[in-house]
This record gives sequence, structure tokens and C-alpha cells, in this order.
Amino acid sequence: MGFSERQETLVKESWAVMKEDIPNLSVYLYEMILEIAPEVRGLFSFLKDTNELPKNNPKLKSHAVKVFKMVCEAAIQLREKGEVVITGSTLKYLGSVHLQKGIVDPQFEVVKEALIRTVEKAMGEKCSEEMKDAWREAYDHLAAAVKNEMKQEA
Ligand code: HEM
Ligand code: ISQ
Repeated sequence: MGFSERQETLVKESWAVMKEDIPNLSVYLYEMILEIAPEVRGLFSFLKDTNELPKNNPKLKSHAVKVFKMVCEAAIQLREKGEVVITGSTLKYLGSVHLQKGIVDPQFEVVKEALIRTVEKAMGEKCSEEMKDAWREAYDHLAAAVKNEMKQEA
């Protein structure tokens, strides 16, 4: 099943809302990740030496924003081309960062679940199963591209 225009719209619509609340939502994304999988704390340079979330850390925010934006970008590409294409050097870089950190497949599921909870939090009652599925699908394709690159580099 392809990615429909409606799905693309759902992702874009929610991202437009999420953008207005980046400081809170980026912290929330990490909170959800750590709630589901506390053991990943040690992987993040800005979390490993603290027991809390350094809310004003620029890296914390910028990484989360990149993840949100990349999933949104993936939705647009899926609709336009039927696949996710991350430009050459970005994909190589992401592959090497995650390979070096030793990220494994189940952790991609953790991030997906945390992302969906963040969409729910942002959208409140405007969130629907259809909207969450659109995010899930876009994320899965993006994650597949990153995992594939990790395999190439391993
Ligand atoms: C770093 C994206 C999945 C853990 C990064 C960076 C980006 C990114 C953009 C920042 C690179 C930089 O600017 O230096 C993504 C995307 C993912 C994904 C798009 C899925 C599609 C995951 C997963 C984990 C993870 C599943 C596991 C918990 C990390 C860690 C870093 C990182 C530990 C390094 C953070 C630091 O200490 O600076 N990722 N990531 N990522 N990612 Fe991911
Ligand atoms: C994945 N990689 C890097 C940073 C992240 C921040 C929040 C959620 C997932 C992430």
C-alpha cells in the first residue's frame, strides 16, 4: 500500500502544530523514550551524566527537532516518490553515528512509540488512529533507510 496524499497531509498538519511547542515537545520525546527504555540514557552524551533532562541543552532540542523534521520529510517523499531518499552525506553520517552508538532494531521501535506518544500529546483530541498510522509508516521507511546504511557500514 502506498503513502496517500491524505496521510501526507495528516503528518504535515500535525507537524505544523508541533512546531509551535518545540521546547516542551522535544523534552517530552526524551521523557517518553526514557520511560519506555531507561537504559538508553547512557547513549546520549547530554543525558549520560545526569538523572534529569537538561531542558535547555541545545543538542537535546536540535536532535529531537531533526527527528521530527526528518519523519515529516519522509512523509513528503513517500507521497511524491514512493520511497525515502536521504541525501548522500546525511545518510552516511546518520548511519555511522547510530552504528557507533550500537543502536539495535528494538530501540528503533522504542523511538517510534515515543514519537507517537509525542504526536498524541501535541494534538490532543485532534489526534486519530489514522494520523498516528501515517507517522508510523513514514517513520518505518525512514528507520529502514538508516538501518540499511548501518548495515552497509558495519
Ligand atoms: C544522533 C536521527 C534513531 C540514538 C542522532 C542525530 C540525528 C538522529 C539527526 C544527531 C546527529 C548529529 O547531529 O550529531 C535519528 C533518526 C532515527 C534515529 C532519524 C530514526 C529514524 C535512533 C534510535 C536511537 C538513537 C532508535 C536509540 C535510542 C541516537 C544517539 C545519538 C543520535 C545516542 C547521539 C546523540 C549524542 O550523544 O549526541 N540521531 N535517530 N537514534 N541518535 Fe538517532
Ligand atoms: C534519535 N536520535 C537522536 C536523537 C533523538 C531524540 C529524540 C528521539 C529520538 C532520537
